[in-house]
Amino acid sequence: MPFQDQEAPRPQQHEPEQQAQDTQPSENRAGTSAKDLEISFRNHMTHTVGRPLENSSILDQYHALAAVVRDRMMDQWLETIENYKQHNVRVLGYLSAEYLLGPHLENALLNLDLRPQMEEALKNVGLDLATIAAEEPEPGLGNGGLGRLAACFMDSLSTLDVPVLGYGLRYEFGIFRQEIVDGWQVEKSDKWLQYGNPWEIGASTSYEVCFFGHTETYNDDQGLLRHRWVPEHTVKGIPYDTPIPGYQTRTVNRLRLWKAAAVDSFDLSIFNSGDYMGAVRQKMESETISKVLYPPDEQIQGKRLRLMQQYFFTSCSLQDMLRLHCMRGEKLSTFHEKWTIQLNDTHPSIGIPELMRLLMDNHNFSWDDAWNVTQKTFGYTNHTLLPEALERWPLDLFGGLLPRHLEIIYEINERFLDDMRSRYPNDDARMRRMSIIGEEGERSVQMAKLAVIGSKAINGVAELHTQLLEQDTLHDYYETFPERFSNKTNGVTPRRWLMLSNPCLVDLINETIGTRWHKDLYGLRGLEHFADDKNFLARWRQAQEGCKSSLAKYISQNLSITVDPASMFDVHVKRIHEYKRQHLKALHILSLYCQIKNGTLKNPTPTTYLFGGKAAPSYVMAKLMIKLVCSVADLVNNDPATRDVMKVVFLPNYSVSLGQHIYPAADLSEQISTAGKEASGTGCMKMMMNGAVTIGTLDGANIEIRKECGEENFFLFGLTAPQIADTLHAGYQPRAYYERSPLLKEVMDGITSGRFFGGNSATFAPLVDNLLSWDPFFVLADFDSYDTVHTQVSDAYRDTNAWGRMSLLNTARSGKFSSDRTIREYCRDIWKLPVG
Ligand code: 26W
Repeated sequence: MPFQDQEAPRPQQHEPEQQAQDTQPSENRAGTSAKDLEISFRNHMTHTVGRPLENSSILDQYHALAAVVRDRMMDQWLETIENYKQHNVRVLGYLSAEYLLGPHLENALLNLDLRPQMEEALKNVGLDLATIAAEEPEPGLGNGGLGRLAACFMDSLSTLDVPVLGYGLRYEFGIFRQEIVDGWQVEKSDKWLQYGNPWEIGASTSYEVCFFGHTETYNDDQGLLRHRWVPEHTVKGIPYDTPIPGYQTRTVNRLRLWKAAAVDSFDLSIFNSGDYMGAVRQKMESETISKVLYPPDEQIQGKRLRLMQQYFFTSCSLQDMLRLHCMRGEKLSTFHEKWTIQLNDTHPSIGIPELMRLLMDNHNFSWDDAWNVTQKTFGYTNHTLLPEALERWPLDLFGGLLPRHLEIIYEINERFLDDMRSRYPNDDARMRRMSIIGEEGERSVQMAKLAVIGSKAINGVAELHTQLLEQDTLHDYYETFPERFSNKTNGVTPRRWLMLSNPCLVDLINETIGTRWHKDLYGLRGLEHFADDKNFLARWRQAQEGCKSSLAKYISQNLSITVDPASMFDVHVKRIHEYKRQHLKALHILSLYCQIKNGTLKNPTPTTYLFGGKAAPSYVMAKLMIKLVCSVADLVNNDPATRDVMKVVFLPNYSVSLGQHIYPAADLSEQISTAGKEASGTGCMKMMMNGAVTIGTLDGANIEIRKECGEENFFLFGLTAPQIADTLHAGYQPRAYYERSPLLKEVMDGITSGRFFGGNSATFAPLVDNLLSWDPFFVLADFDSYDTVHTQVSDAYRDTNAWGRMSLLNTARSGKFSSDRTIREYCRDIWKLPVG
């Protein structure tokens, strides 16, 4: 191998054919040595990318590298499928309208344990892994928490060797790219597929999905009354499969995302009639179904295309599972024994009447037999209590698009209410509350109620959230079948969110307590022994400062703002929403600004306030909150009195890869939602794992984080959910809080008077008016408590050892928040699936 003895490997100036035969002995496409990987990389540059290495772009190198890594997954991928077939396993079908996967390359290298060899292979050809990895476009097929949770779950399911088929939509355009122009969010389309996607494999099967039309009845050859749907419009569903490798296991599961296409993409007759656009209209219309992800998070839009998206991917997925079931020689009447399907919120809940339709209309099942299979197949996870996020479809829209499904829903509802009437005689109010058909205002199909009635199991995503579901939102159903309800507190994958994001800290942890924690995060408890070890705490802090410096470098390079890595990094990153209260934090920073300016706050703890998050494009108040944060940044960052002790930065285009950069650098994790509003939160878990200390309310998973890390290692403030309910009940007067809090008064008046933002003040009038007159998320009520506790935080941060101890204990006690623990619970209690 002439190649061996060269010093610094640099791409050789060989003629291609010359290069091929002498440098490339037979390639072992599954080989994992640095040599194997180097040869494969060279071959893929030539045979897959088709460009000589020496004048290849980083994007070319990325595509070649992705091909090399994908090769190493293919054997395991086919093996996994074969293994499932051999053992005729029970399989989970995970239906989610969103998957916020994040970049694949480095995660795959971690899970396949190939990183060191790949780094060496690339060094041998004079290239750098991190530089190439940064070229990967992020598949942003999700909005926020729900989508990312689905991605963490897929990683844990593979790592725990659980047979799963993830199903979703292959949006051509994912979540928009966010730019901040003069403090305002501007949305840009996300062309993540413009250079193709090396991580997906188009599969040959496809399914037809129907829309519109009418239904009719007929008598079948046994004289039985049958229903059939006569649709008006049909589209084709084409699957694209993405391999999901587990960590340190040979399991590679499949994520199947559907693309919509026209049944016949070109109508020659229309073309010959000269209507060229008409000839491709069907193609255009059909493809719009999987064109773009709906960006509103936790706000229903009631758009028909959204329902078409939901029905499209759900129908394709169910048809696929029924086909796979029959291919294994199984009878459809046993479908629920071999398949368990989880509904990731109500977005795929149309799947319940769809399975009924497929079994009855296409496979002649009786109603009862179909219902028996259906009800025993589905599980439903609720992710939000916000009334405006609970999906309900106007009857005319729903019936026009899916006439047969509305018929089936009416019958599900009738049969259910008949049953309820026998249980609760003469309780019409309860019947109205429990009916799937909402009568208030416009009559509608309430998807959460359909999901509950059609599922064997219902769960919330954190203890408080599940309690509120059982005591409040779904109380009537909980009272009727409590055994179906359970809590499954969320979790996050420690592979991407600790091992991949924070290699420095992980090296220190491995060196200190070994690597057992890699497969069981509770193993991190071993770190508790070092809580009072000053040397260890110094090394712990050092590792964190490394992360803070690299984020500071990113901020100066991309935003030309200088932040001090020695300052406290106070991080508030998540979707922008009033209940997440980014405006509470902005108002508090303004009050600190006032106190420094008027000298009441003499020696503030130098702090860098880092914000990030996207607002739904139609959510005006959320966009105003971004403008407020950016205006506060301009004010304090440029004021000589404050700029050396306070820096405010809004990081544009918050995403999975940016999160991987931010979480390891966080000292303080802001989880300040109004108690009772954040179902769980998962960013809180990622920051805890990386040693951030949380300031938060008793909301969602914060409560369990505080329980795990110890009250003394958590900064609690604010009203509790019951106190919020009582205050609301008693009649909440936000203006009263303004009147009696000098700090708050100075800040609110400073906004309206123009003291802070000069001519821009009018801009914020809607926000100030909303807070003073209504304040639905109790920002003013919690302000003083927040200020008090934040002062404690600033003081605590000055004692580096005490803070280091709190930071270490948060990581040490974050074991519960691994998505491996969450998945184990789902497998045990709901899916009845063995864990590897
Ligand atoms: C119909 C529009 C719509 C779109 C998305 C309604 C609701 C949603 C999602 C349910 C919103 C969401 O992402 N919820 C978040 O889910 C996370 C995972 O369980 C939780 O950790 C967050 O608390 C919750 O806000």
